[in-house]
Amino acid sequence: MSDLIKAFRESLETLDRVSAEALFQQALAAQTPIAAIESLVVPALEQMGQAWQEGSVALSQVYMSGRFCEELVERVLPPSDPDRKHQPRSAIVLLNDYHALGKRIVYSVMRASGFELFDYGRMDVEQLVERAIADRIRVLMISVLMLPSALRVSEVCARLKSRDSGIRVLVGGAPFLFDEQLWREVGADAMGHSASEAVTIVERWMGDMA
Ligand code: B12
Repeated sequence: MSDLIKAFRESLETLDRVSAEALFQQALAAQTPIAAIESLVVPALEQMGQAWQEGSVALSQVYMSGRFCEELVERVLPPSDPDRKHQPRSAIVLLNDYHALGKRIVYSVMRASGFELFDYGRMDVEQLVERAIADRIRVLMISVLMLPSALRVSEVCARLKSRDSGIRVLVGGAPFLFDEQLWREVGADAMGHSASEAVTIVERWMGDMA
């Protein structure tokens, strides 16, 4: 798989869409769409982010790769599962950030696993708290990729608690991957490393929320 990731990353860096598409198809032939995304697309983009930090790739390359991967992912993720689950009432949001890909993947994986959930798109703290309470949400999933956005999750949690909402908050995204204690510090109820972990955690919560 590491050879495939390397080749995929090279085709993204050189904006060779044909080759990137072919390599993605190769990964899809061997595994489910979700597994292909998490084992090929996610690590390739992470490596490019690292390379950008070290100065060996340009932000434009990272941006074009992100956009192209979004298209690839959009095409293969199933929109829904016929055996849809209805509990608990859930929503997913991108807080303040513009890094939409992680949220998009988590949303699709949740739906593909049978969950119905609101997609709030991108919101700020105030909008999010009001909307979640108005919608009587039980599980709120927050995706962020920037540290300042992650720190604002603490405002969301504090406001939800002060309104006695009983909403459980599940967070994910790069800052929580970099610092394993951050989710506790911002007052979230859990953190997921991947889209598939989101499903496992919500399923676990379903037992005690029924
Ligand atoms: C691609 C990318 C971009 C693209 C975004 C394209 C898009 N449409 O999303 C572009 C080029 C636009 C971009 C812009 C910027 N970026 Co950027 N970007 C990245 C990069 C390389 C990859 C992100 C990505 O899409 N990964 C693939 C997705 C699928 O992975 P993911 O989001 O982590 O999601 C997975 C898990 O985290 C989890 N997950 C995600 N959300 C949730 C939610 C829940 C509830 C759960 C359970 C799980 C979960 O499941 C997902 C699937 O497995 C990261 C590097 C990195 N290490 O993450 C930097 C990174 C996030 N960017 C960074 C920065 C600084 C920026 C800019 C400020 C750069 C600039 N100077 O302009 C801007 C800011 C944009 C903004 N205001 O939001 C920094 C943030 C650093 C920090 N500490 O805050 C990073 C970490 C790079 C770095 N190492 O410095 N970026």
